[in-house]
Amino acid sequence: MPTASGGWFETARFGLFVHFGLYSLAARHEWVRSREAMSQAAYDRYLERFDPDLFDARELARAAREAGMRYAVLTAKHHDGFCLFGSSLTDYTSVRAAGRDLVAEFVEAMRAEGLRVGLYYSLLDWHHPGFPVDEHHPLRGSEGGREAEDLARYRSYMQGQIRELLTGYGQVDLLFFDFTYPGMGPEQWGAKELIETVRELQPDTLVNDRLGVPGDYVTPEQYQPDRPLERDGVPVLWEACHTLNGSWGYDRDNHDYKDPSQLVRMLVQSVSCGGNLILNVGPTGRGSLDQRARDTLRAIGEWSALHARAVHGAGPSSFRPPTSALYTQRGRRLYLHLLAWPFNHLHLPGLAGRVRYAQLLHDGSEIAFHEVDGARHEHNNLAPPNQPPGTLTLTLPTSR
Ligand code: FUL
Repeated sequence: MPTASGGWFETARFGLFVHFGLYSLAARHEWVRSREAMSQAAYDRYLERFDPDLFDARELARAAREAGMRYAVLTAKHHDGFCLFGSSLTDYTSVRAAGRDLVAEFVEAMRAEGLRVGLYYSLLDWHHPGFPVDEHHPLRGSEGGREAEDLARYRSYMQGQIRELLTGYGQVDLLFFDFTYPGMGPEQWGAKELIETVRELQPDTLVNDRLGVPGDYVTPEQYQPDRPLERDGVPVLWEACHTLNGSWGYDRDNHDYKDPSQLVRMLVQSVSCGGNLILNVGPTGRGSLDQRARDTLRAIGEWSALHARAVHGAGPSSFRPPTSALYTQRGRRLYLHLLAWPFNHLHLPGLAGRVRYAQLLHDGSEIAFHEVDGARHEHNNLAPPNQPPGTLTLTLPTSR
């Protein structure tokens, strides 16, 4: 298994996750079919009404780029088994239901905006007859109405679909398989064969670790690491994946949205710990972003427009930040992100003799500094700029 050496993924730092599918019409969480133990016939009401007339991949791509994101990942297939791409292996697709290959539209639009493209592919499949009726399955506890499980058949279905995705859409930069749980792991998925297929067809595609075997990157979910992540003592590539409001699929009546300033802090924290942040949006049943998602991306974009250089291509620093602050570093530029404004006096231990010049990042204005007892002091009366967090750039004399 190659441990990816970073490359575009490590430089990009910030991505968009898009969960869209039949569950978007239910508008109450992407697990709705399982949570409400719906039969396939009951769930089919969303298939019958699937009409993504407002799904505009170019608009999504623009929104992502303007938010400062450098890659985007779409649910090609989620746990309900519905495919957003044309597959010769099933009719349960957006092509059949609405005449649209949304994966094709997505990939093309992201590339046109210069974003890297990833596809999410669920290992669970509540539509495929070969998939076992386990504790997550909507039909758990119900009798009959289903062919006997045939995992070998399901494995070859997955193989075939991964082949379709990696041969029909040009370069796919990343695959996000999801997920492994007790009783369903690498052996059941045919993880080894799946990864071999990926390597054969697109050797540069990064694969996550949710097949139950070590992949190229790890995906802590709704969790913010506070230090670089390691596996067996070796640093790994990682992305923290987060929802806007606790649901990945569109959840109309859930108004518990994270604040943009909190999301910016989470992004900075990921970068300061050598990882990425992938932030999710769940388009509505018609395929567009609702106002709350738009507003959030726009607010993050205002921050990114002025602070992106402290994120893209930046990583952790070996300097220790003062309390309520984080460092990211890119070559000779050390970025000090102040999480609590305002301040007029800041003590930066360990930087004595190391700083050549200091300035605010958002407007380039110079910051006065002096050394006291061998420590570095920034000394200014700074009014808080209206962006979270405030960021200072310190230019160091040598590279890290
Ligand atoms: C989880 C899934 O069950 C969620 O629905 C979502 O797709 C998240 C990213 O991964 O494991």
